[in-house]
Formats: sequence, C-alpha cells, structure tokens
Amino acid sequence: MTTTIPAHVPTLAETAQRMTRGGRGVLAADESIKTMSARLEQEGIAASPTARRDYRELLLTADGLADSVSGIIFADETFGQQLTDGRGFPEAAHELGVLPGIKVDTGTSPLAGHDGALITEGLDGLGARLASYAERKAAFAKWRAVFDIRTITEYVARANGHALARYAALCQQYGIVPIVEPEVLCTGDHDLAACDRATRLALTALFDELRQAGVDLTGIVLKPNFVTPGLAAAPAPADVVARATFEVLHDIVPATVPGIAFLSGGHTTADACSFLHKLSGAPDLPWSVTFSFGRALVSAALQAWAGEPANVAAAQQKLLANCHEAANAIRRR
Ligand code: 5MM
Repeated sequence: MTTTIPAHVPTLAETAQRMTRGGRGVLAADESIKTMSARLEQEGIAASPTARRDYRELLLTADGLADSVSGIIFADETFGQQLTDGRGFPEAAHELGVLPGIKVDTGTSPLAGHDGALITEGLDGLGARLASYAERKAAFAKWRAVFDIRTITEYVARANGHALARYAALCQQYGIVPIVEPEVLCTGDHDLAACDRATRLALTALFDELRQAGVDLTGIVLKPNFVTPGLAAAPAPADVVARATFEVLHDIVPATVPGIAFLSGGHTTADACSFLHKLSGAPDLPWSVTFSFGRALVSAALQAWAGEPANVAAAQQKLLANCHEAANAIRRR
C-alpha cells in the first residue's frame, strides 16, 4: 500500500521568514494600472494590458532573480495574466523560486474632515478577494497607507492603522502573510526630525491597532520608509539615516515581528542600498531587515527596455544588478 505524505503547508511565520531572511528581499512590481501606464508612457511605450504584461514578464523571468529576490508583489491585473508560455504569473513565480504576492488595497481617497490627508481603501469585499487569491496560491499580500508629514495627525495615523490592521487580520484568516506598509512620503524639504516624528506617529498607531485586531505579529512583514530628510532638503549621511531609522523602529516595533522590508520611496538605488547596509550592520537587530523596493530596483530596467523585445536581456541585466546590490547590502557585514 502506498501512502501519500501531504506537502507541508508553511505557517504564516515560516512564510514571513522566507520573505525576509537568507539575504533576499521582495521586489515591488505592483504598480496600479494608472501608475504603470504613466511610467510606460514616460519611456515612450504605449500603455496596454499587453505592454504591462510584457514588462512584468521581463522582470519575473530574469535569469537568477531568485538568488536575491524571495518574493514579488503583483497587482490584480498581472496576477490574472499569463506569460507568453501560457503559465499564470503566480504559478510561474512559484516555479522560479519566488513567492507571489498581491497588492489588495484599491488606492487612496481624501480622508473627510482632514484636509489633504489620505485614507487607503479596499476593505469592502476583501475577504472574498483574499479567498480567490489564496486559491491561486498567493503567499502574501500588501496594503499601503500613505502619509504626508504636513497632514499626518494622531487621528490620520489611527484611521489608516485601523484599516491596515483589519486588512492584516483578514489576510491571516486566509493563510496569507500581510505586508503592512505605512509609508511616510519623503517628498518635500522637511528635515529628518519631521520624518522621525511622522514615522513614530504612524508606527505607534499601527502597532496599537494590530494588537487590538488580534493580528499574529509573528506572521506579518512590516514595510516602512527610511527616516530621512525630504528629497528636496539637504541629504543626511547614510549612517545618520540608519541610526534614526533604527531608533524609531527599535522603540516601537516588537521583536516578535520576524522581518522588516523597506520601501525605497524615491531615493536612488545607491542611497537606498547604503541606508540598508548601514542599518543591517547594527548589532543585535531584533528583526531581519531587507528590502521591498520598487523604483530603486526597476527604474533602470524599464528605461533600458523601452518596449523593444531586442532590449529584454539588457533590461534584465539592469534589474539583476540592482537586486544584487540590494541583497549585498544586507549580506555584507
Ligand atoms: C510599485 O508601486 C507600488 C504601488 O503604487 P501605486 O498603487 O501608487 O501604483 C507601491 O506601493 C510600492 O510597492 C511601494 O511604495 C514601494 O515602492 P518604492 O518605489 O517606494 O520602493
């Protein structure tokens, strides 16, 4: 008699660890249709579902991507598309050794009564969408709250933290690891202290809400911004950014959180990698730190591709070089 040993279904904690440990990070390729179309058009490429598909296929199939990338975040459109060989994107990602993730927020709206502040939407019907993504083998999901240092208040932080916590609790019910992303934007000419204050406000409200929602903190990945001056202000040295970022996170993020994967936020690849390198060298880090960069990994590849099949290999080399640089930033000690 033959017995079939059921395949091990990874726990939330195991998936979160796989995403953030082992010297690899997450590639954010989940631009909404609107953002992706604008980025294609900026490079002179006519935006269409096929162009967006070809671009994401180029990213996913770069040979050796899994050496430095543990997971890739897709938007809903890509998640349901097929590669040119007929495989679905999530299936192909698993086969290539990269966990597929899905962005499930539906973007931001003005937060009524709080001039200029934004609230991230997408909770309506989220359970049904997560059930469908889980069936299609999504390993993790992402929800991004967006804060501007000029409009963030305790209420704005709490409203967005509450939505993030409800999203995270729902994801865990469906066996999907939630990436929780409270992004303090670095557009503007504010100083590092202003970003420090805003990031503390956002993270404090978030972790309070996550606890109250009963979210298992061992099964999440936090995706924060680095604590930096605004992009239009005088830059701070990488070790100053790393120290400020570490202090904020150390004060607020419990050690039970397995991994922190930073967004790049409009910083150059070199800057984002050097912040990460300095930070990951800090002694006794309670969590794994890695990257979940979007623009810092893909911008050069998109430019090199320019929509031409003949440029695919060159574009993939640009992507791989940036992914290796980011992975090296967390591996070098
Ligand atoms: C890749 O861009 C993501 C989705 O953006 P939109 O919904 O606005 O189109 C974005 O959430 C991204 O995952 C994070 O902001 C990190 O990207 P960067 O470029 O800041 O590392």
